[in-house]
Amino acid sequence: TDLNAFISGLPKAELHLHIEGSLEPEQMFAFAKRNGVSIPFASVEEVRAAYAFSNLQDFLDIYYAGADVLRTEADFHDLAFAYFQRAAADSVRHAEIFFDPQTHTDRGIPFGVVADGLLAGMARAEAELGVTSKLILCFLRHLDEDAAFDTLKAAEPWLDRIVGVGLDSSEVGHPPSKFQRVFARARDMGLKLCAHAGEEGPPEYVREALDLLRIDRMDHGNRSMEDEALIARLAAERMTLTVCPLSNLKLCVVTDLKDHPVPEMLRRGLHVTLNSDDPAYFGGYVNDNYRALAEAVGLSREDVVRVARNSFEGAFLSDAEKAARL
Ligand code: ES4
Ligand code: ZN
Repeated sequence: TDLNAFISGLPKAELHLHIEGSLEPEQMFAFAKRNGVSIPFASVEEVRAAYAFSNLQDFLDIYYAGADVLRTEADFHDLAFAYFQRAAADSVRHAEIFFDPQTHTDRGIPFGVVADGLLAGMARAEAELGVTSKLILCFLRHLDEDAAFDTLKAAEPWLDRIVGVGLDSSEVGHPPSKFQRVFARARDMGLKLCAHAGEEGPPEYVREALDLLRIDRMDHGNRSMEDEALIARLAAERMTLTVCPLSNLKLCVVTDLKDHPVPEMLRRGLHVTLNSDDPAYFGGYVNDNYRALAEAVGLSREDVVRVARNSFEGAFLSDAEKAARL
C-alpha cells in the first residue's frame, strides 16, 4: 500500500532494541558451529517453532539460552553489524541499543569482550551504512542490586562510550524501587536513565520508575493507560515511551493488535515511538512494527510522521545531532 511504502522510506530512530534479541536462528546455528557450542535444536524451523510464548518469562528463558552461543568479540561485532544492516534497510538512521552484560559475565565472558565487540560493530555501521548509534547497559532486574553495582563497576573503563543504563528482564516482583541506589549512582556519573515499566507490571511500577529512578525515557509503559493521573503526568512531562507492538502481541501483553493502546496514547498526547524490542524472536524489525500496527489500528500518515519525529526527539542526542539525522 501507499502507507507501507511511505513507512519504508521514512527516516526513523530505533530506541528499544535488545541486541541479543536480534540473534536470528540462522546466526544462532552459525555461532554455535564456529564456537563448538551445542544447542537443543535440530533446525532453524525447530527454533522458530519454539518461539511461541504465553508471557514475558516464557520468552526470557529461551532468549537467555540462545545468548549462550555468543562467546567472542567477533560474535558481538557480527551480531551488531547484522542488526544495523537490517535497520539501515528499514531507513533507521540512528539506533540506541540495549545489551545485557550480566547474561554474559555470569557465563565467564568478560565485560570487555562484549562491549568492545558491540562498539566495533557500531563504528563499522556508522562508517559503512551511515547509521549512528548509542549503547545502553541494562541491569537484569531478576538479579539483586549489588550485582547491578558490580556491573556498573566492571563497565567503568567503557563509560565514555555508554550513553546510559536501562532495566530489563522479569518485571513482576522486581519493582524499580529495588534499583533506586544504583540508578542514583548512574545519574551522578552523568548517564542517561531508562527502565522497562508497565509491560507486565502495574501502573505503580511506572510511578516508581518516574519518582524513584527518575528516568529520562520509559520502555513500554503500556499499563500506564490504566491510570488517568499517570497518563496526564506522562503527557505533561513529555516522557518518551518506547512502545513495541509485535513484542506486545507475542508476549500476550495485548491479545490482538487491534486492541493496542497506541491510538489512545497518541490521542492523550503521549510521546510514542515504535520499536522492535527483540526482532528475531517477535517476528519483525522496525518497519514491520510500524506496518502491522498501522494496518491493525488504522494509523494515518500524520500519525506515522509524528511517531518517527518522536523517535528522534526522544533520542539521547544533542539538538544538533538530531537535526543532522532527520
Ligand atoms: C525484554 Cl520484551 C523484554 N522485556 C523485558 N526484558 C527484556 N529483555 C529482552 N527483551
Ligand atoms: Zn525490551
